[in-house]
Amino acid sequence: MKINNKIFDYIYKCKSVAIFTHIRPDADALGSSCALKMYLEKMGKAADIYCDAEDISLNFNFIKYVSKINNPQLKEYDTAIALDCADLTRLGKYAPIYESIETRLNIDHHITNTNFGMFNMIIPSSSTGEIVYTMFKSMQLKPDKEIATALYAAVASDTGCFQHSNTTSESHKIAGQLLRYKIDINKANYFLFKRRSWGQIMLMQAALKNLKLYLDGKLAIMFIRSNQFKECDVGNNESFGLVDYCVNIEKVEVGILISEIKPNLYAVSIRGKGNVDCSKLGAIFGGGGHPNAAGCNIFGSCNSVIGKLVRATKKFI
Ligand SMILES: [Mn+2]
Repeated sequence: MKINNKIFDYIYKCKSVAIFTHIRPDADALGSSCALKMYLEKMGKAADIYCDAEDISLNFNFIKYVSKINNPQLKEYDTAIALDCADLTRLGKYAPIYESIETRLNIDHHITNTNFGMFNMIIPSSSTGEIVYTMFKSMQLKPDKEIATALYAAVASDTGCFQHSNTTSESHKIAGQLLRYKIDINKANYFLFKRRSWGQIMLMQAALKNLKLYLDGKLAIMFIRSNQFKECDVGNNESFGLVDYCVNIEKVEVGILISEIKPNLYAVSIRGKGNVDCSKLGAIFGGGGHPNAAGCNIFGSCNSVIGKLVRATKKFI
């Protein structure tokens, strides 16, 4: 991975940093942001993290500083750094704060990134965590156990625990280097991939009843209504993993989970295991992502949203 040297000047120069990551944060968003804060503190700098999310899953609390997100200690910032955000809208309600800061950096791995920063470092790689790790390694700064845990979470999460096709020898190499810092790998993987509340299991039971096949069994769609989230006492950001049940079905090429997050507003997760480019499918509805994993938001009734998705997917299958 080639790091643009210019970023080092910005990192050396900054003193008070606001780190921004994306709405509905995943472990790459949270892990890379928390790792960046820890690295900056090692260098004697101060940083706050902003993430437009009402309740960040407790599953991520094994990452140091996740519980300190949106709890700013600084009054002003000389530098803003967006991590893992493909465009400015991904910063949600914090976008105006980002834009108000004099020096604005944008570090990301999404090739669809709109280069919204003053300085943009977009490196195609499996995760933003890999970029953060390589950037500080190039500056001869070593992680510690907490940083390594945060970065491992980032890399493991975005590669689907090294199972997605975006996994490279680089991802494995970096994870291998991080393991030298005595990460509790059992704990990290339990919290990242396995831990479920009773409510999440009940939600899964409800969601599986709302699973149907379309397009000769090549498309599977599952939906969760907002009252089902409420009945199971599960936040609408805690349905992760369920979309895998859709895409894992044999013959299915595209699996979609539709979660009603507000009346008539659906968050759509798209996963693929065939030749369909999910990011193009998501882009039809103003979203985006990667070839095998993408997302978007769609307004409408549940049935109309399903209809739109079936018609759109049909063009790709
Ligand atoms: Mn990412």
